[in-house]
Amino acid sequence: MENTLVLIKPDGVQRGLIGEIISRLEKRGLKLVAAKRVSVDRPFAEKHYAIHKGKPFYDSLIQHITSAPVMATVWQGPNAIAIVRQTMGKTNPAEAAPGSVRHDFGLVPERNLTHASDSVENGAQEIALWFGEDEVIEWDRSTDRWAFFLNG
Ligand code: FUP
Repeated sequence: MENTLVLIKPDGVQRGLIGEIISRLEKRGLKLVAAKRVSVDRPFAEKHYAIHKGKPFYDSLIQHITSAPVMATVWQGPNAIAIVRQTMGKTNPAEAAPGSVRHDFGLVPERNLTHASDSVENGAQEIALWFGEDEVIEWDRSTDRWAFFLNG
């Protein structure tokens, strides 16, 4: 089972797409284990995007994620990292597969609506950055055995 951080960034929030994006992940079968609104300040944004420091789009990334509150969520499921990234689509909405969030609602990489962890290791680090341990709630969902193929 994997956990992954999904942020609905200020463009997704401002465009009223929180429900749409959460709904797609729920319908896919993933389990929501944490959620909150966060106003991101510059020091926090710099921690989250440390890997991108020095890249040409770094300043616009920081400016964007600090421009309005984001919706931060954690999703759990088998292959959650890859499953979520597939549901979101490629970074550039112009290259994202039809049916993906970034294809269906996005136009440009600078406004691609979501962030999703790209590996189990980065996911664990990002979840620890965004959420306290007591904010990630493990729970038994009655449909887990129908969606996750649990043995026994
Ligand atoms: P992703 O994992 O798909 O979110 O993509 P990256 O980690 O490569 O990029 C992080 C964010 O940087 C993207 F969501 C948007 C922004 N970005 C740009 O603005 N321009 C680019 O050319 C690449 C990324």
